[in-house]
Amino acid sequence: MVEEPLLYKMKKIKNYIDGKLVSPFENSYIKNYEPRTGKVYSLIPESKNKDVENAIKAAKKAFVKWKNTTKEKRAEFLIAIANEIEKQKEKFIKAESRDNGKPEWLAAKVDIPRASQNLKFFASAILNYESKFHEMDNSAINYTLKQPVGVAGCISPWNLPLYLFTWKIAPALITGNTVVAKPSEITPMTAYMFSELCIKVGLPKGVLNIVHGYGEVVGEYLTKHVDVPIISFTGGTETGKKIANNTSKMFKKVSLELGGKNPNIIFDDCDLNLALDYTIKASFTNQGQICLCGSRIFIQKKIYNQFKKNLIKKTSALKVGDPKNKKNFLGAVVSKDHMNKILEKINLAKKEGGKILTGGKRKIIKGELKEGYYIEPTIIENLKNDSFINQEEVFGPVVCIIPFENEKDVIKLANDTKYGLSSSIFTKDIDKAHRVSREINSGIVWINSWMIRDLRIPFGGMKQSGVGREGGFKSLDFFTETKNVCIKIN
Ligand code: TXE
Repeated sequence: MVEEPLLYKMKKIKNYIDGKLVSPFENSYIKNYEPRTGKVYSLIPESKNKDVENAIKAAKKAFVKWKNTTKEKRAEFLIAIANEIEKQKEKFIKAESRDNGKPEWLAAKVDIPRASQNLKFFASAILNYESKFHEMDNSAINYTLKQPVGVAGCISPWNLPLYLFTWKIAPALITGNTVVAKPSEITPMTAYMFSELCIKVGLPKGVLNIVHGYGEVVGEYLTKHVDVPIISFTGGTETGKKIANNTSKMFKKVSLELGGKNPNIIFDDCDLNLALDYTIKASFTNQGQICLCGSRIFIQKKIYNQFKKNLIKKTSALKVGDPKNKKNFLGAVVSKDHMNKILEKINLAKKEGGKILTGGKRKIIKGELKEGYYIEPTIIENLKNDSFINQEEVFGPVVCIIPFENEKDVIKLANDTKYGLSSSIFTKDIDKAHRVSREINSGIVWINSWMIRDLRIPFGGMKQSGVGREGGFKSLDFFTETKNVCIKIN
C-alpha cells in the first residue's frame, strides 16, 4: 500500500466546469487504484452538490448560444477533439489500461479508436439527419423540428470508460444540448484527459462539464435536478432502478442501458471452430466485463462433450496477467471490491452444486503485480438455468455451460431470465437462425458472431436490461425534442 503522506504528491484529477479545470469545492479526494498492481496512483475529486450545481449553471448558460451554433460548427469541435485523441492515442491507451486493468492491446484495438470514431460518427450523422414533412392533400402541410432538449446528464460506467463516455456526450452535444457528464469514479482518468482536449480545441465554456465523484452524490444530484431534463445512463440494473425512480417524478427523458445475462447458443450443426472462437471472445474479452458478454453457454446435447472439452482446453490456455504484456488475453478486473464480488459468486455457484471445470480462483502474480486483481477464466457446469449464477450478472470472467435438447427447449431457457440485452446463435441452418432470432427476447441478436458493432444500429435491451434505444439516428432522436409545425393552406 502507498504511505499516506505520498498521497499528497500524487496527480490530482480536476473537474472541468465552465471551461476551466477546477478542484472540488471541499477539496476532498477519493483514492484511485491501479488494478494492475492494486496500488493507489492518483486522486479523484470527491465532488459535492455545490460542484454539480456550478456545472449545471454553466451548462444552462452555455445552452443559449450552443443551441444556435450551426451543426457544421458543432461538428468541427467534435472532429477536432477526435483528431487530438488520435494524435495522442498512445497516451490514451496506456491511461485507459492503467485505470481499468484491461490489456493495453484491447484499449488499442477497441476503446480508444472507438472513442474517436464515436465523435466523428455523430459529427457526420447530424449532417445526414433529415427532417420529416407531411402534406395533407391541399389543406395543410406539416414539418417536424428536432430541437435540443437542454442540459443533458450523461452518466457512464467503468468497463469501457472513454468508449461509453463519448457514445453519450457526442450525440448530446451535436444535437445542440449542453452536457454535465459524470464518469465512473472507478475509472476517471481518460475523461479527465478528454477535458484537457476540450480546452485545447477551444470548445466554448460550459458546453461540456465533467464532474467527478461518487454516483450516490454527483449522479443522484444530477438525476434529481430540475434543470437537467434528460438523462442517459449506462451501468448496473440496480442503479438504473434508482435513476428511473428519481427521474419519473419529473417525467425526464431517460435512456437506460443496463445489465445482461446473455445466452450463447451452440447448435450441433454449427461450424464448431467458429463457435468456439467466438465463445471464448464473448466469455472473456475485457475480463468478462462487457454488458454484451455471453455468460450462459447453451450447447446442444449431441456435441456437448466435444465442445466442452475444446472449450476447457482453449480457456485454460488463455494467459492472464500484466495488462502491458500483449500475450495476456486477460488483464486485471477493475477493482478489489469487484474482484471479491466475482469470487463470492463463484463460491455461491459451488455451494449450489456447480462443478468448476477450469479456473475458479484469484490469480496471484509474483513481484510488482502481487496485489493486482487477477481472476482465472472460469467455466462452471452442472447448474440449472434457474440457479443464482445463471440469473444474476457476474460481470467477470465466469461462464456456465448448460446442455439442451432442441430448438424449442433452448428458446425457453434463453428467455428465462429477467434480462434481455443480447444473444448469439451458432448454426449453419439459416432458417433456424432466423426462427430463433425472432423468438429470443433480446435487443440484439448475433448469428455466427459476437459484438460486431455498426454505429448506425439501434442498441439497447428488453426487460431489465434497459429502457430505450441509442445508436445512430436513435441517439439523435433521443437527445432531441420532436415538435410538429402545421401550416394551413387557404
Ligand atoms: O455500477 P454503477 P457498479 C453492472 C455489473 C456490475 C454492477 C454494479 O453487473 O457488477 O453493474 O457495478 C453512477 N445515481 N454494470 O456499481 O453503480 C456511478 O458513479 C446516479 C453493467 O460499479 O451502476 C457510475 O458513474 N448515478 C454495466 C455509473 O453510475 C449513479 C457497466 C455506473 O455505476 C448512482 C457497469 C446513483 N444513485 C456495471 N450510483 C453495463 N451495462 O455495461 C452510481 N452511479
